[in-house]
Amino acid sequence: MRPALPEWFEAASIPARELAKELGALGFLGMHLTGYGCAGLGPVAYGLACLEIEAADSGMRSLVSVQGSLAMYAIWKYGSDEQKEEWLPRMSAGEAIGCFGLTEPDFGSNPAGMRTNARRDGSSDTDDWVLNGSKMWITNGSVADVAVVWARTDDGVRGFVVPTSTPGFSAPEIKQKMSLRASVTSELVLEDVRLPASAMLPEARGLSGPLGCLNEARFGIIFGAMGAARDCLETAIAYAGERIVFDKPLTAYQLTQAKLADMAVELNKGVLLAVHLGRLKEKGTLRPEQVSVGKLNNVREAIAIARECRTILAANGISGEYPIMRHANNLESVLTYEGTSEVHQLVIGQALTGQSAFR
Ligand code: TGC
Ligand code: FAD
Repeated sequence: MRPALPEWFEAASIPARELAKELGALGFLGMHLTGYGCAGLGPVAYGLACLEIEAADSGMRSLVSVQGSLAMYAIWKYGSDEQKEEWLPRMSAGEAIGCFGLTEPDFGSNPAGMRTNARRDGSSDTDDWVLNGSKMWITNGSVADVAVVWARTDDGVRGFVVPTSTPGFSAPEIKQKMSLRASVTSELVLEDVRLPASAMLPEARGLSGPLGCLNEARFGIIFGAMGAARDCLETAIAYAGERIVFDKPLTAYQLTQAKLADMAVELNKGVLLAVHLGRLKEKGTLRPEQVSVGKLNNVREAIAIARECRTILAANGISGEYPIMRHANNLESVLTYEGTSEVHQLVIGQALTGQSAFR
């Protein structure tokens, strides 16, 4: 990916299908899931894969996270046997791409307010569902074969597996994105989308369904953000070793070494935090607020590292010839998606005080 990324980023266009097939062949899609052709590796292995992929670009890790931790995970965790058999083998191979529609134009941090709705066309459990509404900022949307869509029903929030070829479904791509340009981001429009009764995810009831998927994707980001930061730091160290200022390499100055040392400390703390959380996840004891600690800290520190590395490269720091500005720029999206930094502060605050300050 790495050599092609500057061009993909500038063009805001990626060969998503080819990438998905290649990532699938390497075992990265649904890597931490078992069965259905998935690699069945543990959380730390999956996290480290996210770290290496995000060292190339956050958009690449997004492709992997949304496929494996959101769309595939939702079907794997909450789906019927038929839904799993139909989608997971093709998705793990990268032959089918998935997306995950939770956010709406007016409801991002507060998905409980969602307006997208699903109603039964009749009164029996075997009657069709009809979906209406729209989702916004959906990664992989325009290239997806299947969308996991969360909608309000008379029975609370439920998830639906929507083949994107279903009449009434469309996914216009969002243009003029100034961040995460090497990633497809789309609106999902649902206009009287008719689905069979079997399209509903039977095991997901209420908001805990989608929020359970978010824990998985947020976990990958905890590692991934450190990959972007590491790539910035490695680039800055290499550059500073060769850049002569006032007759000496930049690395020979104490001010530069202080910057590099502080960044290395934060980078290594972040990786250790990620691995520690990964070990908790392996044991099955990782709590959502601990995921929030990891996501909040590691994305915030990754942005700080990217910005500091940019100062070391100075003018070259803003050039697309080096990856630093691209990472810094991508990380602005990473700070926002999968729960903004403020949402994670409030999750942690609630765990500390027992009081919810969301509303
Ligand atoms: P609240 O009343 O707290 O909870 C509702 C129900 O959900 C349960 N729950 C969780 N379950 C699993 N994991 C979690 N992390 C959970 N947090 C809460 C809770 O126990 C309750 O269950 P039940 O059975 O009692 O009904 O919900 P709230 O409405 O107050 O909202 C809480 C809040 C604000 C934390 C939540 O809504 C939130 O996380 N908001 C942020 C939304 C968000 O992160 N969206 C991300 C969309 S996907 C995306 O961005 C993909 S980016 C692409 C990429 O990953 O690369
Ligand atoms: P808002 O919720 O409108 O928040 C605006 C500001 O208010 C933020 O600073 C927020 O932190 C703050 N705020 C919110 N609530 C509170 C509060 N209670 N107290 C104090 N401050 C508060 N979503 C999906 O469902 N699927 C995807 O695949 C997906 N991919 C994405 C890809 C990209 C590139 C981006 C940028 C977003 C993506 N999202 C996706 C959406 C993302 O999850 C939302 O943008 C995010 O949850 C924030 O929602 P919002 O943008 O509507 O901000």
